[in-house]
This record gives sequence, C-alpha cells and structure tokens, in this order.
Amino acid sequence: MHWQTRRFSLDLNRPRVMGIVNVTPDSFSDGGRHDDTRTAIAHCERLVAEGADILDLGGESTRPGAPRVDTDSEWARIADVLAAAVTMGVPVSVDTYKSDVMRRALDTGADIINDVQALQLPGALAAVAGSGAGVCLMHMRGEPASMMDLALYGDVVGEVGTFLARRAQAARESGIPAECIVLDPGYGFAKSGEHNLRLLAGQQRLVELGYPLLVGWSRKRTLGDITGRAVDQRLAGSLAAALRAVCAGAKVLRVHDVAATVDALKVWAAVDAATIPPIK
Ligand code: HH2
Repeated sequence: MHWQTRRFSLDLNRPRVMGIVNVTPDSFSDGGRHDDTRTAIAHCERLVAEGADILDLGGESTRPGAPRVDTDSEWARIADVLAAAVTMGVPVSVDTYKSDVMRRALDTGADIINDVQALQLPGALAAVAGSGAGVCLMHMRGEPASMMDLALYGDVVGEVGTFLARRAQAARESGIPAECIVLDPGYGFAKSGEHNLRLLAGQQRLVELGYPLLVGWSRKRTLGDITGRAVDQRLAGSLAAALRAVCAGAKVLRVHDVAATVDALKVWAAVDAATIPPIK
C-alpha cells in the first residue's frame, strides 16, 4: 500500500507520522509558538530530525469557533516556510481549503494538499487535478465557526463513511488518481466527544472504503474531557488514541509530538517483528 504524492511515493506498510507546523497566532494547542517564518522553519527542521515522514503546514486555524483568514494573509504566513520545507527531504503537505492557496502551494512545490473540506469548495478539485499531488480528504460539516451546531448523527461511522466515499469518487472523476487519495474521519470536526469515540471504535469500517486512512487525534479536546488534562498535558492521551487508531487501520498519524509518536510506533513495530516460537 502506497500514498502517491508529487515527489514521493510513501510506503504505508508501516504507519507514517505527519508533523504539524501551524504558522498561526491562534491554533488550539500551539498558536503563536511558530507563527513567524524563522521559528516555523526551525520547527520544520526539528520535526524532520525527530523522524517526521511528512510535514503539514497550516496558515489558518480550524479549531471550533476559529475566524476565517483571507487568502493573501494565509498565503503570506506559509509561503516562505513552504519554500524552505520542500528542501528538507520529506513530502510537504499544505493544510488549506482555499483553491487559491492550493494553487500557489503547488506552484511552490507542495507534495500534498490536506483539505478539511474534502475539496468541496469552488475550484478546489480543479486546483489539485492534474498536479500529481497527494490529497487528504477529511470529513467535517459546515465551517469551524459553526460546525459544532451540526454534530448530529444517527450512525456516525456510516454517515462519515458515506461522505468520504462520495468525496473520493468526486476526486477520481475530476482526474485525481486513486493512489493519490487518503481519507480522514475528521476527529473533533462537527463531532461531540461521544461521536469521536464511536468513530474510533468503529474506524475499521472506514478501511473498507479502500483508501488509506489519516487521523488527527493529537491534543484534541475529547482527550482533555476524558483525562481532565489541559491542552499541553495531553501527550499520553494522544499516544493512546494514535495507537488505537493504528490498531483500527490508520496509516498516517497527524501529530504535534513527533518524537514521542515515532518512539511509540517503533515499539509497536518491534513487537510486530518478533517471531513467536512454538510451544514445545
Ligand atoms: N485537525 C486539525 C487541522 N487540520 N487536518 C486533517 N487532515 N485532520 C485533522 O484531524 C486536522 C487537520 C486541527 O488541529 P491543529 O492543526 O493542531 O489546530 P488548528 O486547526 O487550531 O490550527
């Protein structure tokens, strides 16, 4: 199983780590930490040194209630960081739902477009089709400002699955090859804590759609609700959710804490590789 991106074909026979670089003043867990070009580039270098397989750059927060950022401001935040990141030897993803930002990112050498709106906004499918870029199509409803009002589901796994299957089909019909597509259940997006947990418990059903799954549980609110921990103390919860997601078929983990996640996956892989002698 592979994820075809512009410059790299990622072997997904082992789970991969996507390191988050939010070049924003207001992201929910790291807003303002690397929102200038110099510190953002240094953060990219650090995540690659820690073992990130992919970098994911974002210039607009999508936390619940986040305000929109206009195209030029979003692009101004990430442009120079992207130009530096594409020289670091790993595929670089840009987290955006705006077709103009997608086009500029692809012109600057981005390998992947990560769209929390699953290429639904006008011009998004056309911006990516023909580029050879990998895409991550994520489930959400509405917009970050209002999405939690839309957290109403009967069968959350089934409804998310139906949506993702439709978006993958639309992407393919627009000319994006199947091997470029990964799907994401969108943990925390228009979903209550209960929905997120049901979705993770039933995540294996989404694997049956036939595309690799990418998941983002890192530091999210549901982990705080379960553990009572503040956003900067959710590493243990994030690792537990990440490994549970791998158990349920996830192939790419979108995380803030790259070094710890890489270690956790090394332990997982070591157990997988252990040979079991027969009982005599
Ligand atoms: N979560 C966030 C942003 N982008 N993309 C994908 N594919 N999956 C996710 O779960 C996902 C995502 C939110 O996390 P973060 O980037 O840390 O925060 P913010 O949106 O506040 O910048």
